[in-house]
Amino acid sequence: MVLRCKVRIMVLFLFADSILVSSSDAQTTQEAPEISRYDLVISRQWIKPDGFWRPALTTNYNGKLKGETIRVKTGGRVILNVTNKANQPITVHFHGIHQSGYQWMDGVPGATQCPIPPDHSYVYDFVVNQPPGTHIWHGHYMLTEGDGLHGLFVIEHDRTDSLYRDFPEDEFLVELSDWYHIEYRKLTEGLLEIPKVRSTGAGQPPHWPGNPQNLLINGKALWNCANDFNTQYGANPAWGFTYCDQVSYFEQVGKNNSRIVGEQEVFNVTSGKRYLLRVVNLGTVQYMMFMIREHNLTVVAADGQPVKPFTVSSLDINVAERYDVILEANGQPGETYDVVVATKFRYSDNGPYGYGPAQTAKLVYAAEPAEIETDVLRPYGMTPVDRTEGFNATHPLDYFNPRWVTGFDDLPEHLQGEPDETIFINGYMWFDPEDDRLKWPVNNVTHKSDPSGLPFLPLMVSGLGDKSLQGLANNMWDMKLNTTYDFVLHNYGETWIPELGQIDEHPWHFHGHSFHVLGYGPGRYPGFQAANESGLLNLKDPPYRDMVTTFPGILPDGSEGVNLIRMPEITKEKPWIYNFSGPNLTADCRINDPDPNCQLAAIPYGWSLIRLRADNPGVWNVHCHLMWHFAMNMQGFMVIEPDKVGPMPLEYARMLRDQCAAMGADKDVLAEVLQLSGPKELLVGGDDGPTSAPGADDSAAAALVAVSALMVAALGAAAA
Ligand SMILES: [Cu+2]
Repeated sequence: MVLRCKVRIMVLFLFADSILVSSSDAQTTQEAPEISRYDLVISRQWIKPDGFWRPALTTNYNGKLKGETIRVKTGGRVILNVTNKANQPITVHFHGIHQSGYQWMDGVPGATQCPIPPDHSYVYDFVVNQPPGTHIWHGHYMLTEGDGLHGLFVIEHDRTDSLYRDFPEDEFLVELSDWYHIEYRKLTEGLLEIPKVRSTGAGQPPHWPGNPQNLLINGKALWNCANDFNTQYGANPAWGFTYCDQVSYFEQVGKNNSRIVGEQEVFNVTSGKRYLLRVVNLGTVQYMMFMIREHNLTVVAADGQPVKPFTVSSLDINVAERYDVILEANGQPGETYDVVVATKFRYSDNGPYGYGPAQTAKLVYAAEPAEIETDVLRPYGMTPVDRTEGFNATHPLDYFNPRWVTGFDDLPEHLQGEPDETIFINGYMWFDPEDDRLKWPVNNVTHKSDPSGLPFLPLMVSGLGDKSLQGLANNMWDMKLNTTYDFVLHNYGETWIPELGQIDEHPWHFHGHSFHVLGYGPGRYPGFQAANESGLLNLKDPPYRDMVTTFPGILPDGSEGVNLIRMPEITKEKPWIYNFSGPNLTADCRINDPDPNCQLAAIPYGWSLIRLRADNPGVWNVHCHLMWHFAMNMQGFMVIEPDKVGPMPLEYARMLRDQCAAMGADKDVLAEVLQLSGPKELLVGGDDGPTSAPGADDSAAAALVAVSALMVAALGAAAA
């Protein structure tokens, strides 16, 4: 089979002539930003990251679970040409990139764009106006991320900048992911099955996809093929036994009678040197623990924003979180140490810690140590806080405390005190009365897309679309610019269905913004003053992040005291999921329901509080990053004065015109949107930009289109 490769990656160049670039405040600059240009051809290939074959979404036909790493400097421009050669629609979202001034480029189907249909291309084109840090690009259409559509997005720091003087020269990307041995589409079908008895789920409960079969480090892992005989996934009648790679399998059996296939990632280091590790959880559901045996890690950034440095022996990292850590390679020359990733919370009998799968990579020391003498480590000129005390290497899973993460800067003066407004996000599981499917709605609402099939941003900018879907009733929170919002994220668990009676943790992500994580507490949020008086808030130096987890707190009846500071105590006998049987709960209870039977159910297990300054107009997705919960609609949208978003770029308008139409959007509404808000160039008869044609990917033409789009945008802004 001949693969048609069109790999032109990592080509950095500058335009000789300066161009106009639109920015968030509609100012223009004469200086051309440095361009990072990437072509990503997304296709579905059979791959075996852990020695087990399955189809996955790969980048540029690389046959790996390792997406291209996008690198750019602050102020640089990214031109990313995505060609969809997969047999399904896709989009790309830039997780952690605020897209200030480039709100059209957020990559969320239904909100900012139509999915790129198979055999179409789309060029994401934006300038990155935020500090150095580690971020992610990933698919945002359905659960494509879970099939491998992801990679890192690094805003590079400059070591000549005094702030980064003590950052190591060498770095490793540490991409952690969890891995099902079956495609997400298959698993989702079972998840969204309609049970026969709505209130209890009895008869035909939805099929929870279960824990992923494996954890991967940089797309590599080992797998014991013997496990396949014990799982519902492994058996393959056509092959006689499993999808385990047959060549490796028989090689292993012949060599040492083992059935272990796959390969381990190796990090080669030199004793005496330091390394920056960009540790990222690209997984679907697993809250992970990461550590390197007999080594400490100094955390210097969280979610791409600097934190006060602190040193730990192991690190907890939830789905879609990023931690930059400095490793002091002070092991013995010639020695090898285990790099360990294990799962917290999600219980299963596999793995050395008894809590779910675990996986290792190797930290391999060169035979000779480095000749350099290293000084005491002082990132940002600060002495790291030592948090290694109390670490137990045998039980590392109940060690890390999220409160240890504090902001590099103090909470600014204008964000002190009471917020301007407070928005509640109450998340819990229920059977949706409209379609009887099991959902994780927010505030009793299952969010719906506009019936026109067009995304909300262009609809709202044009004053079109179903207005009943553009407000609170559809989890679209109307917010004002330059206003301070507190979001209370209540963790209600699944008490609506007593038979399921469980609580869960949720890694919440907000698009277009970072925010300050003020604190966590048990039960119902008592209000700002009371929470502050209880000592649960950090108003001095809260971390500035784009992820916040809601943890299980104290049970409503108080019977299970849970220490939120150190996280719930987890043992094999008492996994993190608590069985809870309330009195006569029904599936029809609502928050603040006067029915006494519902009172117990309507108390949340815990809350997390964040403070977000709305400073970026647009339509921004807010969602749980556990992919099954996202599939079950655990989401809402911040609608922040969309009329303040700059003019629609030409390339974007072409995408709407051609790709929304190809995805079956309402042609009349589409024409109206383009008439009202599209760039004038598009309306001049006969425009047929290169992105509209299937397979169009000529980079020179695309660059010209992108440049003209930016010029149009800038000129439009100047004229307005
Ligand atoms: Cu969730």
